[in-house]
Amino acid sequence: MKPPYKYFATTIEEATALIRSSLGVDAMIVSTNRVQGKDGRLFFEISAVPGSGEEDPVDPTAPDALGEIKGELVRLQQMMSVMHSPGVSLPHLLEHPVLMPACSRMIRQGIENEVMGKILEKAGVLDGVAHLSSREVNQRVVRAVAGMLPVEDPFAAGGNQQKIAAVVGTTGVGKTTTIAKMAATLIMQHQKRVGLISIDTYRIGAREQLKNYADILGIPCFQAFTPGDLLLALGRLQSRDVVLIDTAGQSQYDMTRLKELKTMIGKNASIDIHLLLNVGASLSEMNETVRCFSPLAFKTYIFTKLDETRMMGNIINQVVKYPKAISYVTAGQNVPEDIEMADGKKLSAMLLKHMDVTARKIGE
Ligand SMILES: Nc1nc2c(ncn2[C@@H]2O[C@H](COP(=O)(O)OP(=O)(O)OP(=O)(O)O)[C@@H](O)[C@H]2O)c(=O)[nH]1
Ligand SMILES: [Mg+2]
Repeated sequence: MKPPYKYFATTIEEATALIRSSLGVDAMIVSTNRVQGKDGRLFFEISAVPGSGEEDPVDPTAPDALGEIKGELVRLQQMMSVMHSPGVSLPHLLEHPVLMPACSRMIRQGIENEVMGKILEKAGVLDGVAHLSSREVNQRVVRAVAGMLPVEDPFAAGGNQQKIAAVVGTTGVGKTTTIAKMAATLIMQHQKRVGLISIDTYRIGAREQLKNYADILGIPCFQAFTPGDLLLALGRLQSRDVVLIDTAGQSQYDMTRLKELKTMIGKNASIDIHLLLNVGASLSEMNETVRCFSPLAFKTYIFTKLDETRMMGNIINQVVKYPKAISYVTAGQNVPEDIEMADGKKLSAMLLKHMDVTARKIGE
């Protein structure tokens, strides 16, 4: 028999093992087909050629054949990444192969299967996609994700009413740096009068870190040790448009300190609380942080350290699981540059970039 050789198996993994044992580890898959046996069972028919044998699998003078093989390989790679993600319905994807590029991208971004299902449903592509190209599916998915990421500007114009915002989160997530970035942006871009308060009484140097930023920006900065101090400091900053409160980083498991934090800021209805989450954290860590900080009734998420990860699916995973608006995202250590107001379209494009041209245009 001349190559390519045909192999039959019920799973791709089984087929791959079969091909490797018969043609060697360098074997190349040239096509895959889903076929139905006489008994009605579905199985894969896979054609492969030896990788380094004397037989050349491709006629180099036939560009069409090469393109076709490349296409098959890309399709197979996408299918493999879907298969390794538990819970994704492979039969559904095989039935609707136009969904594969979008699903593959979402999986590689760490978007959970359940969330992916919701996205596909919102995009209106879960079923009945026969008339759509995969590019159209991608565009719909990008739009759906954008619509599923609620955003909110915590300092949006609301008359002359003073805005008071506190940032909370685990140790080192970027609270103090984010406060400095927010303060600088509010002062420079929105001509706001800003004041700072530190209630981080745990870490030596915490107040100095905030005070240094305050001095550079030429704004007042107070330290508060007790709820009484905090009221006093707020009183002294009454004339400021915005007051930003920095808090001590703490383990989400330290219930005593979380209670203290609640006593300090959780009971004052005029303080809006924003929870910082490191995008690079695992989803279970994020969920745990959110669960522990939820008694503070925080208003928005601020996702930090976008620059430190290539997997940002947890943004949408988290928002779908525990819905809150996103106010800011930060992506770097530079003050004040590395902060942006959250924008659903941009975030969606960032998450799914390289998936289609429209997404890239929005993201840039
Ligand atoms: N790469 C990157 N680093 C960041 C970002 N935001 C903050 N950092 C860095 O993270 C480190 C901790 O930042 P802080 O602002 O001190 O964090 P914190 O939450 O106030 O820390 P504690 O007060 O100790 O809990 C610093 O080195 C920051 O420069 C970001 O968006 N990207
Ligand atoms: Mg800090």
